[in-house]
Amino acid sequence: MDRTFVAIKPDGVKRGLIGNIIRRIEHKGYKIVALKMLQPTLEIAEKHYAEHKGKPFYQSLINYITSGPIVAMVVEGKNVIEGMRHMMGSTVPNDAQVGTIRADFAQTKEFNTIHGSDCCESAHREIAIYFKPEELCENWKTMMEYVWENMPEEV
Ligand code: D4T
Repeated sequence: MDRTFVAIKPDGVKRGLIGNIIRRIEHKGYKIVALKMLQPTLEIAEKHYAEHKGKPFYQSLINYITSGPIVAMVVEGKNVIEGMRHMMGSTVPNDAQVGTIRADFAQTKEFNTIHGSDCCESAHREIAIYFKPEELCENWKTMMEYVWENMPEEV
């Protein structure tokens, strides 16, 4: 099953959106296999956003992501990387589809509430930044997994 790294960013935590965002992820049928609140250190933030180093917004991005706790998650599901990006909406909240997390909760690209890996390689890299392998809870089933198991083959 596919996995992605998701983080509720400091603005989402400070605004009391943790429950709302987790509810959306669970209602979609995705499985949260790891979850923790942490205060990102400078080292973690620099690792996470290494690809943006040198860009004009890099320093403010680092300041922002280290400005308060985040909620980090590993989320599992069919095509979950693409699915989470779709649920999150575009980087610029006013370009995001109505009903997405960023369209509904954010106003600016600088404080856009949620992060989700953009590809499989990023997901592996980001999960390893935030979680040790033993922090992932894998030996349990969601109701959705029972549903998939009982679906006809062609679905
Ligand atoms: P993340 O990585 O946080 O999920 O965001 P996106 O994948 O949607 O967008 P991104 O990698 O292009 O940007 C990373 C992060 O930087 C902020 N940002 C971005 C910013 O502050 N100013 C900018 O001009 C851009 C492009 C927002 C998200």
